[in-house]
Amino acid sequence: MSNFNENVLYKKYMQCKDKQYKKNNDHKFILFLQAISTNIMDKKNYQYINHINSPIDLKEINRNELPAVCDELRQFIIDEVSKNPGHLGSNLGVVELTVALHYVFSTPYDRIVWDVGHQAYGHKILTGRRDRFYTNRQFKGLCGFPSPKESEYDAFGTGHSSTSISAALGMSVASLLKDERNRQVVAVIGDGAMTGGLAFEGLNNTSVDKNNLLIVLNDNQMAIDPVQGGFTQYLVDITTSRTYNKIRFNAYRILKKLNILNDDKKNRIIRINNSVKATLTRQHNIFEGLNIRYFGPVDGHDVDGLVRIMSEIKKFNGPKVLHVITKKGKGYEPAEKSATVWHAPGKFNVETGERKVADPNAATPPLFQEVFGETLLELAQKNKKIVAITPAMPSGCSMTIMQKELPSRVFDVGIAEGHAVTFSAGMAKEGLIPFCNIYSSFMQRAYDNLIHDVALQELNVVMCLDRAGIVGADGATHHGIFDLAYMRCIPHLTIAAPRNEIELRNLMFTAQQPNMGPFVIRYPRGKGTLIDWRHPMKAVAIGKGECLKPGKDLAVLTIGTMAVNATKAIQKIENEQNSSIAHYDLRFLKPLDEALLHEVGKNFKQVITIEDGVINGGFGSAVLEFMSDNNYNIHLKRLGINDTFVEHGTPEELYTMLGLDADGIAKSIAECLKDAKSMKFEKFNV
Ligand SMILES: Cc1ncc(C[n+]2csc(CCOP(=O)(O)OP(=O)(O)O)c2C)c(N)n1
Repeated sequence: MSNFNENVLYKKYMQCKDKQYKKNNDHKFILFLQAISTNIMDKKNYQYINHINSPIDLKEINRNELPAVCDELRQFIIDEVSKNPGHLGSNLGVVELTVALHYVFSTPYDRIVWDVGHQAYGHKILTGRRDRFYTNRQFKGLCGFPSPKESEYDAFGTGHSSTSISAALGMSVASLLKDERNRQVVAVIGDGAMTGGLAFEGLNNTSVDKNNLLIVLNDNQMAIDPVQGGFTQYLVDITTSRTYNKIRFNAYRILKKLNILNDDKKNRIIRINNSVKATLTRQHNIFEGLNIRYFGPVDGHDVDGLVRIMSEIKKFNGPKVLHVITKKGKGYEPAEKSATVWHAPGKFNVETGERKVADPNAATPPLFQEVFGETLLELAQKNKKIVAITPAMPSGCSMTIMQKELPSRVFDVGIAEGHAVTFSAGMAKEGLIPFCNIYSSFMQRAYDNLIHDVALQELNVVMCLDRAGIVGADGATHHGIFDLAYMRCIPHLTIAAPRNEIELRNLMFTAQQPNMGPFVIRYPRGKGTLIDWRHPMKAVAIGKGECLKPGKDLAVLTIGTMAVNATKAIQKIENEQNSSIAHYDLRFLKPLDEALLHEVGKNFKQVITIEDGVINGGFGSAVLEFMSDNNYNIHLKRLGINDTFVEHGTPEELYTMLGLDADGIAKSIAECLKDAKSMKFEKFNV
């Protein structure tokens, strides 16, 4: 493709993106142009993967050529992710595993359940989505995680960690019940995801119910940050115990040669075999202790070896674990060297390994997570009672800032949100002040822990919910849009949402004061709005909102950072038409600022509430209930997310789609003002 054409197409793409196609929502066309303009259609001459349109094509390739297929698949992933950002390290680490699984098993009849699913790019590329892969994680494009709606090869939808064993076990048990005995079900789970309690619950159940499950344990000693906890060390121990593994392999081979490892005798023999091995080596294998046959550890980058062992073990009935050792970022040096950074590196130059990051010296507002991280350290340095807890996201939430300075007071508990909350509750019971930081959508995992272990006991745990609201390209599994609705009904909670960085600091300062009880602070992903934000902190009055702007014709009520778009929308409307609009920031969802709401109820017929969460049961519902309970007869429009899951895209695209960008809000305000002119409202105040 000539440069001239590229330039023309790129210009056209930019025009379309900005103007009419954005309005028409013709995103497929936009994505097509984008593909051309970024040179993606100028395909590399891949000898193998350009011809693999389904796993059937893969199976036709000679086994000795599989390493070449892996090389191409790896290169394809690197090229694509360098231009269109996504997860890199985890995908490079499972290239051989992915090829081997699709070579040995007959998908989609056989099921592969990818835990978390951030490592399923190779799987997507081999299962008919190669030509669309340039749309990965983009609005209307492929989902960055397995999605059964997208492909029958995506056996189960994932995004949150540690579900694969339970889901795959359910499928395996269902297959036996339905008499589909030849169906193989495979759960692929990382050592990070194995730290989640749900994975252990699944294992426990796997050991008793009749099933044919294969669990592939992808052990790379990393989550996003290094994996924490005893289980990792345990995996190192069973991996490195040569005597143990030698005895186990030999015993397995002999039993198989003698043909006495049949189904009837298998369990008994395996148990005796396990006890002998354990006694001889003083090394116990947790899987075998649970009566789950253990194979490995094997080299996860030896595709031929993987094909060989998987072909063997798929003949065995009953549950089994295949332990594979892989390297996160395998095959791309920068990613191998620095796994945390290259988990999801953003755009980068493939040749130089240089990441395209914003200039750190530029005067731009900070990320909310950085404000959290720096403020936490500042508070902890003054208040010795403060401790910090994260379920495996120290870098993601910037708790690493405190970890560096005060390591003994920071606890990374593994991918274990429920445990993180109850562990925090235990610390609070002993008089400490835990700041437990969990991404809003992952907090869903810890709902009962919050109710039963924190709220009911009125413990002073500060729950900081990062990534609240729309998160962007990670999509439906990751948007933090339910928290306001699901927390509002819990007694004893204080629930707050800062509208900017200074407020986040002030709320954190307030929450660590004595006897505050359970305190939730939710804030969004990405940058704030203030360059000058390191102001001295001051306490915020609990349950107090603020009038940001007076007005007469209509009141806009916001919570959190939705105030920013609302402010722009109000300015736009007031510039365009002769109207006067009031803006209130409630700041607290609980307790509500009743005085402020009475003022609104008494003075306005038209009210709009705006939240970056689900409408059902959220902030707007709280205001509506208040107005109804207090007999205010007003017309109240709730803006937020309707009863639906929101797909992936940039936050800007998604806010536009949801009518929550400045233009969308302005449109709603204009409609309400128009309605007000044509309708009569009775107002009877109490
Ligand atoms: C419930 C939940 N908590 C946190 C996360 C964020 N997260 C995404 S990937 C990941 C690490 C997973 O580690 P591992 O399973 O070892 O896979 P690897 O990335 O090492 O391949 C984490 C913590 C998540 N997806 N789900």
